[in-house]
Amino acid sequence: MPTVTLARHGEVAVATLDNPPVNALSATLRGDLAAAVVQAMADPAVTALVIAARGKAFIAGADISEFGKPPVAPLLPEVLESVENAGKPVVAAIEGVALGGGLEVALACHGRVASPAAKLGLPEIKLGLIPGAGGTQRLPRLIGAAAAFPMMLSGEPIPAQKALALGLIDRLVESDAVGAAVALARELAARGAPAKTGGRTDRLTAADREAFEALAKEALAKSGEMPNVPALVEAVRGAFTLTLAEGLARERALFVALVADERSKALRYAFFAEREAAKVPGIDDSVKPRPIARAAVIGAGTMGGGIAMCFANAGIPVTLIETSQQQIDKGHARVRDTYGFSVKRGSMSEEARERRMALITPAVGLAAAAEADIVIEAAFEEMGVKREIFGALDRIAKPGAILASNTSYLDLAEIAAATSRPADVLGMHFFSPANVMKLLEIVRPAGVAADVVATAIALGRRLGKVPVVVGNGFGFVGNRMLEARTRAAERLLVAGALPHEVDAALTGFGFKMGPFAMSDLAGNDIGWRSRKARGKSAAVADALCERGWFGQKTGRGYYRYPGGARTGERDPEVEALIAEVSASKGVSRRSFTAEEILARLLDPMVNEGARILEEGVATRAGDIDTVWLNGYNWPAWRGGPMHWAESVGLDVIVRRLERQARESGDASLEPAPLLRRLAAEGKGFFAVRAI
Ligand code: 3H9
Repeated sequence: MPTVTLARHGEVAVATLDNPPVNALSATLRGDLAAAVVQAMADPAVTALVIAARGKAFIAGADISEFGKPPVAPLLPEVLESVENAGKPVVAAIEGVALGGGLEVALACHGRVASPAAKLGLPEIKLGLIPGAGGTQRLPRLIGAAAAFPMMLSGEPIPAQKALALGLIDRLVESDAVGAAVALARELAARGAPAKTGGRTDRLTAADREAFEALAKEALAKSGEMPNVPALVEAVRGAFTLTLAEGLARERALFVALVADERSKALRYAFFAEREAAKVPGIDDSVKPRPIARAAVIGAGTMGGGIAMCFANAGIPVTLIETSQQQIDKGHARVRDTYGFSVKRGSMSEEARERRMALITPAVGLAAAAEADIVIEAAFEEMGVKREIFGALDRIAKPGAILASNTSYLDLAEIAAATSRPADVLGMHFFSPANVMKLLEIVRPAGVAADVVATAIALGRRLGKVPVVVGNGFGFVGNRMLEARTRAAERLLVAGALPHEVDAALTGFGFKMGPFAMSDLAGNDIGWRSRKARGKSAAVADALCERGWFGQKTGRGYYRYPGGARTGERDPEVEALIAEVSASKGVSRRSFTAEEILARLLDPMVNEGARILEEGVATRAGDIDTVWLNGYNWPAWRGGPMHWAESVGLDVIVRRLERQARESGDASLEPAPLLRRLAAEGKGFFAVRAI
């Protein structure tokens, strides 16, 4: 089947791209498009060409799966040169998204028409790249670098309306974008030789250069680890200083170097891992999700309020339930205040806040959940409390309603057993702050119905989350691995490291915060309570809590926070206390390099990840990485813990764990059988599929 078909609208040819699911510019599509351009230009009866597309996307960009493989001709820049220099006008009819190479196709055209649903963007930056088919040259020439650069720097697409205002598209039409593009093509043909975007310089004024340089300076100061930001600046600057041909050549060279960079590879890996996580064994297209028109959230604490906001943001009415008027008033006010921050920042209008608040109905008592198609419980993290709520919901909720718990550790089967309808019960684990964090762990206890899981996945996507289906084991995927890291961090303190050294090693790796700064922020008492409930202990962490040093909220934790400071400073008393703990355990303290600290923090996480995979709690290693990238701020360019482990070498991790286990006498550090086996066989985690 050809991916491009040519048809005629009078004397205008229309090339329609059809490469499902998103018209990515694969080698075949590039070849077919190039051939269609040649054919249309060679036909004396054709005066102009329209490029249109079938399906939900105009073009989603280059085919990302081809990156890193030997390039196959024709390359996109060559195809686009043939479009720009076609001799007859070429007009893009953009319905749906025009992203990356897709927008670059449109930029090489001589005119652009879009429908209101169209979105236009250059998201290459999110893949560790820069536009590589003329985007850095043609977009500044079309709309000015001061407008073009932020689009490329953020990677966020803009709506058609904004594109019109910027001059990125020529016309915005309510319907029949193809018809309107044909009309524009005809007008351009009547005017004679088409004007090339690449030939323009009128937008590249001195004032535009100055504005661009200021934005570039700011971006470079914040670019951190990512080499693509300096590359983007250099490429865009070329629009001012180089000819089009030179600018395109420089852009290409920078792009090709970035494609080979490990950081971009990790980001591309994460893109596909996230999409693969949406494919769940036993849940195919034949399993239809249940309709969700109304939701209820039980518990209006920070978590419950945040979850209710997710529904309101997606336009789904939600009842927020508490046990008393006072509690619900407090929770409801907190939601209003949280939206208030966005209004203050200017990212949300007052009217949008009111629209969202109107979708949230505060209520007292579980009876208010009777009309909901899905109820999400976000009450106190205690089995007794959860079972009582689910027992009551069983009597109250309508037949077919989905009953979900936001528990972060507890056994969903035990919660489900408190109802007479366990097939309707599952976990939907949001991450704090729930209205911001993208991860949604969907916990699948053994007895849950397939359509309930399918509903949770579909709902998750509707809420703008990244859903990952996980098995029902203590802490599921994310928190179970986090606990392994927490134990490792405590072990490091006892062995000789100090909190700031451990935190610095992790921020040096790319995390925004280290484990101790994080714990101080969240409250050290949370872990303390959980340890006590499970009969566990952690000498240093427990000692801090016994002194009431719960973290930022008490002004002291692993660090001191004088005068309510948000960043902690070293606390000599804590450091002395840590030394005492080491002495009481007979440990002679020694110093650790940042590299050693990292290995000791991360290797046990990978080990736990291997166990999770072995037990089938995660379907595949990519799911584990998707959890860590979207719920725990694992640095995106490192691709997630399992991807990172492979880059280190599983054999190296096995040897390091063996040494740690030997030195500490802690059997939990012995390499998991799966990890050992894969290392011995020279295989990676990605050869494993648990289910
Ligand atoms: C680029 O263009 C470089 C150029 O400047 C230079 C070149 C020389 N390639 O997300 P979904 C697949 S860089 C290959 O679930 P949605 C995806 O894997 C590229 N595959 O749907 C999935 O497959 P499957 C710049 C792609 O409706 C299916 O399509 N472009 C690509 O939620 C559906 O995807 C981007 O970065 C691709 N480019 O969202 C855009 N895109 O079903 C990346 C999608 O087998 N794409 N697939 O799992 C997106 O942002 C979203 O996919 C999109 C649709 C908004 C298009």
